[in-house]
Amino acid sequence: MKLIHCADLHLDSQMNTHFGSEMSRIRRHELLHTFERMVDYAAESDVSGILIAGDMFDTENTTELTRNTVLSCITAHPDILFFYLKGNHDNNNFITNLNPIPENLKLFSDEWTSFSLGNVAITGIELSSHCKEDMYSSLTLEMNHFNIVMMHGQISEISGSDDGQTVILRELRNRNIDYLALGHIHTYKMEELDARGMYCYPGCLEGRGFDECGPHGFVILEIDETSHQLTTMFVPFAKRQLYTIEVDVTHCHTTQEILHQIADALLGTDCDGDSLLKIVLIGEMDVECEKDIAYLQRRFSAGYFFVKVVDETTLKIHIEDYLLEESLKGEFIRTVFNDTELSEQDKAVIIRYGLQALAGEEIQ
Ligand SMILES: [Mn+2]
Repeated sequence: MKLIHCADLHLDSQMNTHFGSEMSRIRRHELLHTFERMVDYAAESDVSGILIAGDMFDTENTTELTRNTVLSCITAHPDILFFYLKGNHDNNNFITNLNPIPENLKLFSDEWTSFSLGNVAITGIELSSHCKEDMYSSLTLEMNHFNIVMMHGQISEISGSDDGQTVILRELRNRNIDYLALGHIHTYKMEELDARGMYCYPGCLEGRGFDECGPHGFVILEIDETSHQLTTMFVPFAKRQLYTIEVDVTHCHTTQEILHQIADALLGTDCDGDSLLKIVLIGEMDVECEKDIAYLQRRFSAGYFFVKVVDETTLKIHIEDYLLEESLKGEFIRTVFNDTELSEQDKAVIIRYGLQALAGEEIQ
């Protein structure tokens, strides 16, 4: 039997921190389409069920487009069971609008709920501050079943804060769990739970911001129903991947030199025209260097879906170069440099702006 384990789709996520309104709208549509593609993949690969381990939706303001699309994916595939366990971002908005609830949509609550597919049992609980104190002790799983447990929260060895978002691993060991299907952490992670089982976060289906770089997708489980042998595989499935690339430009003096340095750094990555890039310039640059971040951004934007260049370099003043310079520039630099109240970086920034102004350049 094949199952898909996904989580943290965060459909209708705003994503406008970096991208601007049009770009974030495109990404919202892509997130939704990736869900559709995953369901098509499931149908083509003879998958019996899709485990959605929470945070299918990002906010309570789900759009009609998203609700209708998800519903249509479910009703168009009556042979696939959809196990939808709500996460901390979900609410009842999607479910309460369903009339009737499709038969192949299986829901959970804040008490343990179990579904059987032959001798595979899928058991889940939605964490909240309403969960009873005995929730772990009340979990009973048949030893001779293949047991999948679904939960959405942050794993911890011991009891976490009482926010109803903690999955306490210690309480779940030696409880006959074969596969603990988790959601909440947005990066793929598969680890041993105990001698019998594994626990897994599939991560989100698509990276949304630059804190979600790297490959994203879902996990496919293949369970041999006789031997209970489990094979899992992470399937990278995102339409686009996000990259944060640090480029040390310490010895660069011009925009052209920085540009070449960035181009060299990009050669060492696998990003392509579909990628979203955050290029972070680091290192120490001379206070008089010529660098135009907007130019760099424009140049690299041509080759990728989205590029943001972030300048995190620090400026270095070589004061010995100016000690004897008898000019307005020399006088200005010495005055700022000798100010005891300014930090070194503030001095460098003031000097850089001052030099640009003196040279009649546009101040950046
Ligand atoms: Mn979550």
